[in-house]
Parts: sequence; structure tokens; C-alpha cells
Amino acid sequence: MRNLWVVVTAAVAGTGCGAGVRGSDGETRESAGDGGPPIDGGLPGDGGMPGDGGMPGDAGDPSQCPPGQPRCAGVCTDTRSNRAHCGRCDNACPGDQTCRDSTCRSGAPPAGYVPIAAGAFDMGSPSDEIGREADEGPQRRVTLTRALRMKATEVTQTEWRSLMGNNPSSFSSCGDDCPVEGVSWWEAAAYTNALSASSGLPACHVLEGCTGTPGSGSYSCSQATFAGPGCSGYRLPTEAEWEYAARAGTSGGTYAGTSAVTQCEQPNAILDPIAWYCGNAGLAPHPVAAKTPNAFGLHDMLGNVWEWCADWHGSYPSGAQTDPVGAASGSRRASRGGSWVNPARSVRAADRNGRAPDERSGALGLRPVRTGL
Ligand SMILES: [Ca+2]
Ligand SMILES: [Ca+2]
Repeated sequence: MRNLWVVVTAAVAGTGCGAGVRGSDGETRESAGDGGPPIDGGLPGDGGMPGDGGMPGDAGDPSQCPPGQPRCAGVCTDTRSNRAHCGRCDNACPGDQTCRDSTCRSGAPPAGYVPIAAGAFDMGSPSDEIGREADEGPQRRVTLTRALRMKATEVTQTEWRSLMGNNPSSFSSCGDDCPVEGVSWWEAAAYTNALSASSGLPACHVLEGCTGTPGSGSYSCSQATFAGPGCSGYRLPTEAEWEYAARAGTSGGTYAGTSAVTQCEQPNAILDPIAWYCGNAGLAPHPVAAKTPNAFGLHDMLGNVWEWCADWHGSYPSGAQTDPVGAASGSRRASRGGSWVNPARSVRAADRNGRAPDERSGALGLRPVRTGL
């Protein structure tokens, strides 16, 4: 891992604007990162509503329950609102969730996260989009059936440190409000699991065979199982969720339009207001949230640092999909959005990159999501 990191760092230092390193998969490795603006500081844990907790009380004659109230653990239970038996007897709501209308729901929304309604969009890019690469197609209709909350900014160095106790960032001198980077996919997934644990929520990325400490530079695992977008804890977004969020209802190269140029040309009227990339970042990440957010209130979805997604990086199927979670297996994990070192062609909503899960880069960080509003 260390060797990989060194290689990546060297590549970043040596390539400069627009340059790339050809990866083993033939895709240009957009090896670098960039940074973003500041902060919402606080930990996302939502502290939570206590829920109704109480037992449903006994309904008198033990052989008779009111209509619509099954007997759970021997007690007639209104499963529409009982958080220990929500919707059915064997469904207990986790941590800070309550049961409303037979469904476990989040209590107070986590600070620093923005709501994103369920919906449908055209995922990928049309064949004539400027800067397009083959893995962005075929463009197809994707429906997301679950509302989400997504962190408004990349996870900052302060946020990582306060939860994980270290700072793996190679640009630590950038400051507390700069995005954490230098994290492998395993470490990004472990961070979201730690967030979930801090809120009493289940781990959404079940990691096995792990050694080392996340953020230490040597953490790695042998296997990860994704609990899927129905998981109630914090997690990495799927590629579909990430792109849906990045587009925020738009269909061009970026949420501010499509850049007419593909490299680091300056000025760039499309990218300069919204993204740190090779044309304006000075070969370094920047504090999060300094650039104009998209219509969902998300900063630095494009540029600053790449963001790990839950999916394996694989080929898109043709035909419409609902709640896709990517390829069933693979060797590289998806990352999205481009970074401080990348050219304009990589700083697009549809652009994809794949990296080995052990890879670390000063241009690669993360942004968690959580299902439900
Ligand atoms: Ca980013
Ligand atoms: Ca790409």
C-alpha cells in the first residue's frame, strides 16, 4: 500500500495539469486530487430522537388483539408506531430512528447533510458530450426509490480526526477545513461504519479480514459486503446516487453547464465558479465549500478531491435500472468528480474512475450518505 501511495504521489507531483498516468486497465488514471472549501465542522451524528420506545401494552384477552395489531412477544402491538416492532414483529428500528407509518425513519436529520428526494435521471453521458469516455455509456434511465441525505461537503480533516483519531492527509498543511485525503477505499468505508457506530446505526459496509488502523497508512481488508441502499446507517454513495446528486436535476457536463474545453485552459467560465481543478487550484486541495454549490446545496461534487463510491468500477448495462449498486465484483472501486489536479474533461458529472481499493492519493477523499430524510 505504501508503495502504491508513493507511486501515486510521485505521479501527482510529476504530471501537472492535464497529464495522466495510464493505468493497467487502459483508462487514463486521473491521478490527482484537488481540494475544496470549508466546512460544516460538526460530526454528522444526529443525536436522535428518542422514539416512542414504550411497549404497547397488553390488550386484555390474550387471545384477541385489535384489528391490525399482531401479537409480538406475546403482546398485542401497534406495529405502525412501535419502534421495537416496526411494520412487523421482527423489525426493530435502529438507534436514533422512530417508527412512523410502519416504517423506521430518521429522527432529527444529521447536521451538515442535505436532503435529496427520490427520483429518476439519465445516468451517464450522451455520446457527443465533450470530454466523454467510453465507460460513461450507455446512458440510461435510472430510478432511485429512496430519499437520501448526503454530506454537503467532502469529509474534512477535522471531521476525520475527531472520529478516527488520526489524519492521513498528505496535504495536512492545507488545514482543518480541507478535505481529508490519502484514504483507501477500505478506510473510507471504515469511516462511514464508524459514523454509524457513533449513532447506534448498523454498519453498511461489512468489512472482513481487516488489519491495521484506518488512517494509519496500512489498513486493509480482504472482503467487503455492501448492505445496500436500504441500510439505515452511514455509507458511501452508490455511483448512481452520487451522479444523481451531482447533477441536481441538470443534464450537462456539470451542474453549471458544459465546459467547451477539456484541459486546464483559463479562465473557464463554467468550472471556475464551482470547482477546484487543474486550471485554478494551484496543484493543491482547498478548504471545502469555497465554491458555489449545486441546487441540492452540495459543494465540491466536482473537483477538489475525488470521492470514493460504494460500487465496483464496471461496465454499465443497457436498459433502465432501479437502485443500481454496480457490478457484483471487480478489482477497482469507483471514484467520482475529478480533483484539484485533473483537467476539465475529468471534472464532469458523468466521468468515472476506478482505483484499486488499497490505493491512496492526495486527490481522493469521501462524502458519506444516509438513506432516508
Ligand atoms: Ca469532490
Ligand atoms: Ca474517466
